Amino acid sequence: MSVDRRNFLRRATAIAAGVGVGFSWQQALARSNRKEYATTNQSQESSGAPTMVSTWNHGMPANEAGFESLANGGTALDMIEAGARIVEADSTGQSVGLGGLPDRDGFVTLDACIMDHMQNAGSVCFVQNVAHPLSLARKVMENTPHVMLAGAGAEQYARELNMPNSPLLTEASKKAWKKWRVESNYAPKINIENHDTIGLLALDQKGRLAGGCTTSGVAFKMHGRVGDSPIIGAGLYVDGAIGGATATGLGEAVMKTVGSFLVVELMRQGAKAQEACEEAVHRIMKAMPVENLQVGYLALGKDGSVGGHAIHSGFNYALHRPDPEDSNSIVGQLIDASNG
Ligand code: SD4
Repeated sequence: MSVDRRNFLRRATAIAAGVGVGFSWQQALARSNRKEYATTNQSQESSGAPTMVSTWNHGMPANEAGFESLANGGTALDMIEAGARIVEADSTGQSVGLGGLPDRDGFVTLDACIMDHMQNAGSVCFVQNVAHPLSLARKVMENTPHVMLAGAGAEQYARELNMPNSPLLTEASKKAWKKWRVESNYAPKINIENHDTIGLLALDQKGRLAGGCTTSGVAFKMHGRVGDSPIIGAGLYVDGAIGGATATGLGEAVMKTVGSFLVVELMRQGAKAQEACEEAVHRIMKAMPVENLQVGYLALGKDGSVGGHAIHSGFNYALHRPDPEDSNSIVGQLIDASNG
């Protein structure tokens, strides 16, 4: 496993600049204690270093945004939402939110979900023209009696919340779709170089875990196809007493093996985060041919342990934690979690 270590002193300085001289993110965390939301299970909380992990290169800016949110008084759930929104808004990424590649009929349809340490969950799937589907999923979790809203119903709820109608198909993605229509026959497979769903897991200073996942799904999928990313237990699962897991890659393989739930259950039975990800990958490899599909799992234990593993090479994730040598800075690493 190669580790590319990067420091984010500049970011820490920027955060400090935003809230006044002498600020440290730890002081902000102390202040944030007053904003703690109601919890029914105190045993799921502990003190420790906050940690955030997110899939792929865009996990780096996502985690930075997550820690910025934490520094401003946010919880683990806020870290997840802040991180997701950065990536959803980035039009250069073609697998999440704005700029996502469309389905085979030319529609950008999004899937997202979120889960907290108390097993609250919210999800939206097959949603169009919503710039921040993970925020919508959070609203489903917090404001409705349901877990999942789909398609037109989810869009209707977004309008009720005054979320703007946001066309998400960029010129670049439209061009890629037109090229694909000329050159390809549809096949639900993922090129191992092209899968950038963001799955995020965060642990805050109180030991509260949260997770999220947001994607435009497999490029050029059938209209109406929903992947693993909004399915609680498949693309994401969090148990506040154990840990969380998220998946990226071909959703069909993840759904058939209920991958993220499996990772967390293996951790419950004593597996380390890394071992659990490896076993979940092996379950897929035992169950189906994998030459043409990629799946990667990322896990974060309640104790702050981290694991990641994938079927093929190329899977990486970002890991951010406070720098043990400088309480004003966050250290970010991009970790290669390829099986190879
Ligand atoms: C899906 N799991 O829709 C998503 C795609 C993905 O990185 O993860 N891409 O199947």
